[in-house]
This record gives sequence, C-alpha cells and structure tokens, in this order.
Amino acid sequence: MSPGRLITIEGIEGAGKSSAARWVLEWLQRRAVSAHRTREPGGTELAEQVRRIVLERGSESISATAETLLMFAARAIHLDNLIRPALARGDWVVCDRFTDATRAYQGAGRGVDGAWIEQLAARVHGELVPACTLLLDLPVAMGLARAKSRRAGASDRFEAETSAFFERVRTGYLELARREPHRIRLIDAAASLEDVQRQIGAVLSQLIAAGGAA
Ligand code: Z5A
Repeated sequence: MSPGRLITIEGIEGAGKSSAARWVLEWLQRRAVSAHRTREPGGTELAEQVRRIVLERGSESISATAETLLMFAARAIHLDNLIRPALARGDWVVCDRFTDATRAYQGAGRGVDGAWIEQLAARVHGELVPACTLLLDLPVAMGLARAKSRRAGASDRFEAETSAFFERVRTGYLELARREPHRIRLIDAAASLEDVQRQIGAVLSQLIAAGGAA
C-alpha cells in the first residue's frame, strides 16, 4: 500500500482556501484517490473545542504565546486522531491550514520567535511535512472584502485584526514560499474561481505524476 499524502492549503483570510479545499477533495476523488478534507485549528471534536477557545472574542486576553501553544495543542490532537491514522491507511488528507499558518500568523503577524515555533513543530509533527502546500495569494484588501461579504455573524479574534497585520501575514507566507518553492506552490488567488481551479489542477497533476511528492 502506498502511503497517504498530506496536502495543505494556506493563505490570508478570504483567499479562497475553503473553496479550494472542497475542489481539491473532489478532484482527488474523481481520480479514485481516497481522501479526507479537514481544517485547522480543529478537524476533530476535541480540536474544534480548542478552535472555539482561540477564535472567540471573550473577556480574557490571549497572548501570542498562548495563541501559539493553543494552535499546536489543537494540531497535536488533530494529528493523533485524524491525520496520522488516515495517512497510515494510505488515504490523502486535504487540510485547510497547518503549521505554515502558525509561521505566518503567530510568527510574521504577531512576532513570535520563529525558532520556538520550529521547536514546537518538531515536537508535534516531527518528520511529517506536507507533500504539497497550495499558497493562495492575493492582495489583502481583496481577501478582506471577500471574507466580509460572506461573513454572517460577529467577527472573531482574527477577523477583527488590522490590514497591517494581514500584510505582515501575507509577507510571511511569501517568504516561506520563497524558501521552499518545491513544497509551497504559489497560486494567484486574485484570479477567477475557474482560473484558480485550473492552476491548482496543474499542481495536483504534477504531484500525482511525481508519485505524490511535489
Ligand atoms: N490560525 C492561526 O493564526 N494560526 C494557525 O496555526 C492556524 C490558524 C491553523 C481561522 O482560520 C483563523 O485561525 C485564521 C488564522 C488562524 N484567521 N484568519 N484570518 P480559517 O481558515 O478557518 O479562517 P479564515 O482564514 O478566516 O478563512 P475564510 O475567511 O473562511 O477564508 P477562505 O476559506 O480562505 O475563503 P473561502 O470561504 O473559500 O472564500 C471566501 C469568499 O470568497 C466566498 O464567498 C467564496 O465564494 C469567494 N471566493 C473564493 N474564491 C474566489 C475567487 N477566486 N473569486 C471570487 N470569489 C471567490
């Protein structure tokens, strides 16, 4: 049995990650690849509880350190209960955000020490690195406008952030892509939905042709 593959989807708010994740799952299933779609923070019942804690705007403050630890706590639960078992069965996992989000949001966005983030990443998922990461990139104003047009209720702790924060996050993501161009594939998310899907399809075809690793 060939091992499963982890595909992650990243980008700033409103970049189209959820739409892309749904499309990637269907693309794989049409090719008879057994795959699951999930998200971070969250993905399992318990990890979704951590998601609520970290996203809700409550009366107590959550420091950047606490936020980072909560992201990795949710990730550890998600890995143990969903991601690793699925990969071990040979299934593919399509995950809306993973550790690159911590590097971009907590690292570049909030100024958390990058070396500490890497220590936590090594502890929580060791050798497990996504086979491919789709980075949906678009101007911050466009992402925020898309997210706002779709939002139903009150904004969460991240949605309430400033444009300057999301500019730092976007720059952080682009720097990660510059450092790891083979794994992190840049997708022009300002394009139409059809064009975004065409770009993603091209990357996935390469991935399949290469036997599952970008
Ligand atoms: N976070 C973190 O800080 N550290 C971490 O380690 C992790 C996460 C894992 C929740 O993430 C927050 O957690 C996140 C970072 C933090 N906060 N922020 N920002 P999330 O992924 O659940 O939340 P999100 O980023 O706010 O996702 P989103 O707003 O749901 O956006 P999206 O999934 O990227 O977009 P979408 O829902 O697919 O699309 C948005 C709208 O645009 C929708 O109406 C679509 O129909 C439309 N759309 C999508 N693509 C297109 C194109 N190409 N053209 C036109 N319209 C489009």
